Amino acid sequence: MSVRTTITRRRIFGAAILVAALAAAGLPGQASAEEVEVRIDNFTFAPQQLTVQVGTTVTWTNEDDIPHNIVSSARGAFKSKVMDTEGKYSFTFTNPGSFEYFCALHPHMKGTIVVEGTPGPKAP
Ligand SMILES: [Cu+2]
Repeated sequence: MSVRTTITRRRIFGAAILVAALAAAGLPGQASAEEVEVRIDNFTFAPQQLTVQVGTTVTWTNEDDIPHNIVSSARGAFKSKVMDTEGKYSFTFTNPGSFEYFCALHPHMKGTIVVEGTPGPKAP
């Protein structure tokens, strides 16, 4: 009885170590993925500030019941149409820098995309 209990405990302990190792290996690093999402919810961009690598495509999704859009504070860098609920807008950041943006319908809604890295080869 007591021997069996000990064996069971060892098995559980071993499984716990395995799970921990898998979790550590699977941890994502900085947002280096090619595609990142920003949600618009309750008049807020989430995350409000996002750091990505050059070449990353950011997709905004409007989860509000109210229309919003995305306008770069730096003129002409990027601008979306007005998005209804569940509307999406994507922009690929090909240059490093700090890109502030806002919603033209509600200018108090602001966000920033920080793009790190060196510019990739220019497309033909
Ligand atoms: Cu808005």
